[in-house]
Amino acid sequence: MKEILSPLHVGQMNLPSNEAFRAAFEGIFARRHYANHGPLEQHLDKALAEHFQVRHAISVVNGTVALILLLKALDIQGEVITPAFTFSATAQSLLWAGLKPVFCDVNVESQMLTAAGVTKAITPATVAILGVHIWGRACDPIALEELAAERGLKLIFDAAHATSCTFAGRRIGGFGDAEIFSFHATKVLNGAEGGCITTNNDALAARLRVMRSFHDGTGDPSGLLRMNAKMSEAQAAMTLLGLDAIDGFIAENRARYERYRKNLAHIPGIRFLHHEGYGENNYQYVVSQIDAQAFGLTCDALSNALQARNVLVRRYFSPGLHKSPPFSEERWNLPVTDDLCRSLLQFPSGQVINLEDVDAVCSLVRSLQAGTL
Ligand code: T4K
Repeated sequence: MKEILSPLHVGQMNLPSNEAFRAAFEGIFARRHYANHGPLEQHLDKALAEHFQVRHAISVVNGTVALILLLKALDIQGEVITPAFTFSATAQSLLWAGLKPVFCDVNVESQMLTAAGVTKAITPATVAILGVHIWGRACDPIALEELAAERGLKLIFDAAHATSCTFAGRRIGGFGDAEIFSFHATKVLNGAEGGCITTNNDALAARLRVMRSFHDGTGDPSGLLRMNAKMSEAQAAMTLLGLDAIDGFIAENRARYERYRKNLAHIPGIRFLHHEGYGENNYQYVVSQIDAQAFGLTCDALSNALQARNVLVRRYFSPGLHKSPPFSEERWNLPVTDDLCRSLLQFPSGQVINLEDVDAVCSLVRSLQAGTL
């Protein structure tokens, strides 16, 4: 078995070609316009709206700020129903916006909120639903739209994982009142930090454009709360370069994902999540579920054994937000979330992991399962 000599990471960044990068940055240096709504930022907002098939995309510095800004722009107060099976930014943003997260358990198969589950969690204090498109799979958007309309609730989605993903033939980005994306280094679209809010609501988009900056040039008289959330030209350049290259990144991601799935298809107790029935995926996350009894090792033990051999698998989103401060001060009963946190393992992927690396990781997993190491 081939020894893995250097660490293999989850989520190592996707990069454009050096030539494209140099040309974009030479342009910024030549213009000496680095911030405050330069030409690249303006171009990016149009390109993102086109990509996500929405009327408006408002680029901002990162996905967390996108969420906080959106929540403030919605001007709501009270409880927001959201999953605990997500990255901490989802629920922390609610706290930053002065809202109370109410965790709702997720569906065992989709690993996301469902309209049926959310219905049970609604109280008189509920003002909104914040769904998360985990692993780029769509979070029951049509049923949640119906429920939100029926109950008079705002509906927004954390689509940090879902750039270029679709549902029912539509790009994720246009569901609910608005959606947010992340262009962090670990995402399929890497803007050297970045994010955006997408919406088809003209009035909400206009508020967001004022609120994201002190420099929108409109002399807005509304007195809306404002912050410096706008992208720099460097971030806009990186995001535009990533958008140009994204189809290639997704094709490479898919090849790695399918290689993992094929290599380990007959190993008992490990299965890779599929995306059939959820629309097109970007394959940025190679997520496996471990059945400890059938595999012969717990997910924890497998994770430790792989990490010790340079395969830096990750346990997203263990132990779940409900068991992490500050949310753990309250008691939550979320058995499906607990089970997912115990059993899911993400494997190395991204541009720097080649198919031979995938083969080496899979052969290690086979040996660990067979107990021959
Ligand atoms: N909502 C959801 C559902 C999210 O998943 C996230 C972010 C957000 C909202 C908020 O969006 P942003 O505000 O971040 O735009 C990472 C990312 O930092 C975070 O963006 C991401 N989710 C989360 C799922 O993953 P960590 O704590 O795992 O990061 P870290 O530093 O351990 O990096 C993970 C791996 O990525 C490393 O093993 C190596 C690789 N990496 C990382 C960085 C930063 C690179 O290769 N290059 C890099 O520059 O959170």
